[in-house]
Amino acid sequence: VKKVLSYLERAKLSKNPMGKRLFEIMVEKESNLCFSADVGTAAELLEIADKVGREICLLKTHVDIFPDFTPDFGSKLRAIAEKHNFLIFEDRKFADIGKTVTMQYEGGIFHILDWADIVNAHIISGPGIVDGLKLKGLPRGKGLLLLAEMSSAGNLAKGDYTSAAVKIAEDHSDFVIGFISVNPASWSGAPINPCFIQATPGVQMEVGDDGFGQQYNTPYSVIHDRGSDIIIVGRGIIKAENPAAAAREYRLQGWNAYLDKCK
Ligand code: BMP
Repeated sequence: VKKVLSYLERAKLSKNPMGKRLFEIMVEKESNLCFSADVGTAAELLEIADKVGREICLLKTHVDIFPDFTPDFGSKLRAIAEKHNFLIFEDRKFADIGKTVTMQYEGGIFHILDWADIVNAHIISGPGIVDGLKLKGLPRGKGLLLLAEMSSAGNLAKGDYTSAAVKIAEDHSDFVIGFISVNPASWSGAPINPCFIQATPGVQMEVGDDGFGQQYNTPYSVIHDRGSDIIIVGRGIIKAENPAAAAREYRLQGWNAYLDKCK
């Protein structure tokens, strides 16, 4: 039987300070829950972040959905993240050539580099995208997740594409902290280096879909059966009557699935 390394053991293997920090926060807070804060306004995001903050290791944003974005958004969210000890992940899904993403990461209206601890990227454009993001992110102590799989029906990130993401991550393990994935336990080839963290969207308490191609699995199946480390939950928390209570329940289910796996 293959031994499952604990998050703490894996923190020591991480070659990137942000990846190491994420594993450590997970242990400190007994949380492998990432909250996907896809609410309608920046004001609502800051409010709900403070409510669920104690339950989460990571908060995921889509900053480009907010009609009320202002330049102080980043510092306000950072203050809440420090209060509750969670990291901030902007789900920007960079996809362009290396040179272009350096500008998109740092510039524009959002200045993502100034406030996001972690960003993610598709590998459709090849490894140059990682070189570009790393140029800006590494000196600032940031980390990158690569999209190795997606949760939506009919997506094309599978097989050789997923293997290519793993190869690129291995070649850049000083900056790449892990993957967005759905079922890393099913990946073929050599075992994935345990320094990489697996984060999985498409999680709700019941298996199902959202009518737009999103496919949901339960916290237990994602962590215990599919070999992931972090559950990413959006509407399962946002649409709940009491988001803080729902976040707590997701945290407990995710954490118990992890403890079960380590037995
Ligand atoms: P929800 O739990 O409400 O379905 O939200 C899922 C979140 O994860 C969304 O913010 C979506 O953009 C993101 N996501 C996803 O659903 N599937 C992927 O493959 C990658 C994602 O980033």
